[in-house]
Amino acid sequence: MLIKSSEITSEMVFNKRRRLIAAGLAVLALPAVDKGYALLLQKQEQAKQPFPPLASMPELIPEVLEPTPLNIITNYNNYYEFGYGKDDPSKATKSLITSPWTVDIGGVGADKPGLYDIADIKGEYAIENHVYRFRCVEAWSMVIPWNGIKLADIIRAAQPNSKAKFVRFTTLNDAQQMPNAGWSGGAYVEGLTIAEAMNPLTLMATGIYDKTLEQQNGAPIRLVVPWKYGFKSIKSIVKIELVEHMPQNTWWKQNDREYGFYANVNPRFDHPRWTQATERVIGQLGRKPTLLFNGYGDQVAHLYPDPGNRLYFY
Ligand SMILES: Nc1nc2c(c(=O)[nH]1)N[C@H]1C(S)=C(S)[C@@H](COP(=O)(O)O)O[C@H]1N2
Ligand SMILES: [Mo]
Repeated sequence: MLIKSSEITSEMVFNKRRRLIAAGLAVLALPAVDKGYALLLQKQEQAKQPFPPLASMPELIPEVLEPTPLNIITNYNNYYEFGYGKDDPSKATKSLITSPWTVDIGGVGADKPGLYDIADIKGEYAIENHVYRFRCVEAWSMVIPWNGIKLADIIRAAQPNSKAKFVRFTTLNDAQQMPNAGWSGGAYVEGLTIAEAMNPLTLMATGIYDKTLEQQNGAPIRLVVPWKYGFKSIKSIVKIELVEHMPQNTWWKQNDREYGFYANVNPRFDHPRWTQATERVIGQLGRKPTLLFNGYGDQVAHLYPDPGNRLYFY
């Protein structure tokens, strides 16, 4: 490790032994492509236990969201390809060239794949404004006024067929431009179910506060899934694939005991090493209660018919 242990953020601490045992015992006999999926199904069975009872759940009061100041949004970041410190990305990302930039949209589930220039993507679709809560799995939060395109619009243009069950996203992986490229053993990868991807809350962000996205926030285009922990919101995307099988995302691959595929925000399901019941609001004093689905349950709870299943919440 090149970094001091005091500098390693919590998501960086792995439980390797547990991972090796699980991977070794359970799925040796399975073909490589389906390994992750089989592991997940196995865990799904293990996960079907009720949540511990809570004395009281925080009440959902209609809340006027107060956006976090831009200088905080652009200076407190997680973008490990540029270093593990919260202030590394704002210092290091200017080496990332974001124009020209192409996004490769394809996969077995796309009848109309294509290589698209970012300028054409931005010109083709309506840019919408959405002020969303943003909740990192490390239990801090912000409120971010995004500008972006509905992912659903981009997917529809690729003409999804019956094989499009999941969407797999990949970040640029370029050692020339990213000082810590490949930190996870390859490119950063994320995934959604096709229903999650088509939900109108799911954005491909191109700006914040009506300004072009800065590199540290994932320029020129990044995913935003506001009801899930922040690691799902993958930055600087170069590839979008419509696929048949559940893709294994980077944090699930890093540490499957602590991070999985769904990663929906749930204050009643703690991280193995800290509580998820409250969050530290960056730029403010104190903590506030964390909301189920980060406050977006009305729009997304129907996607998860078995709300007692822990599988959905890490
Ligand atoms: N490619 C890539 N995307 C990433 C990350 C990363 O390290 N690399 N970090 C994730 C995590 S853990 C969080 S909390 C958010 C942070 O987004 P922000 O820095 O714009 O607030 O980006 C996510 N997307
Ligand atoms: Mo995060």
